[in-house]
Amino acid sequence: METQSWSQEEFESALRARSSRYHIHHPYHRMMANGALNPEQIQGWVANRFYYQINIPRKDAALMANCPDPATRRIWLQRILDHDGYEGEEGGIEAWVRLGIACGLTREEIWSQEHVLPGVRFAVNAYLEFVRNAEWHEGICSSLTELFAPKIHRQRLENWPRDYPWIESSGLDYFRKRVSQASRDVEHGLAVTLAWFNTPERQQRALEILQLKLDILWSMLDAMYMAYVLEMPPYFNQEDVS
Ligand code: AHQ
Repeated sequence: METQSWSQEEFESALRARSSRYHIHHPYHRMMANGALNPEQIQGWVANRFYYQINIPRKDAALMANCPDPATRRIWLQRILDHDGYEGEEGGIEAWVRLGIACGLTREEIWSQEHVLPGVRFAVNAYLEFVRNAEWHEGICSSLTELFAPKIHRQRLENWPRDYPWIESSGLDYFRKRVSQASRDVEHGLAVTLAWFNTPERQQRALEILQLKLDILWSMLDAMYMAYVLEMPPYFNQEDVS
């Protein structure tokens, strides 16, 4: 345990050093970035990530419910609007559905959640539960995996047209939006985190929280890798019971 607090610069560096554990390095995303995924593996990823996307606004609403500060809630409200949309703006959830349709899924099967793997569901639910029960600064800290998100969205925008030309370009609108939205979100989330986590104990706690979220993102892809790359979905080796 550190005996004295890191400066804000040192603390930010410690947070950013966790980029080595970001899910961009997961084998599933490595295969995606190398054009190695087949349509079913892309569809499986989109259909499973949809469960993450529809839970982000609920996570953000849970955080707001724990936050007594009107100024913070006003800022945080934008995150819900970004996903749920508003008059004249479809929102990220609808953009993600359009991504799924561009990848060959139907709107009904995406919303049905029929493809959502148990491991993905458990990981996403763990995120929602954590934020529901967390002190709001800790909830904000847990969103800081987005420090590393603009890079992964840019990577998809660069690679998918070359590697997955069968996916209609308009399907990538979600990634286009997130590059700027993630950067804007992180600016606020990082400022709150650097200010609040200002003792050695709190700074260690912030790193634990960030690691929890990194684990959540990594675990989602572990479930997808088993199911769609190793072709070993849950109970693959058991006779189907009626
Ligand atoms: O599309 C993503 C998104 O809207 C969010 C919100 C944020 C949060 O509040 O935890 N995290 C996040 C992320 C999104 N996309 C992921 C991806 O790889 O496309 C990255 C993810 C994140 O880094 O937490």
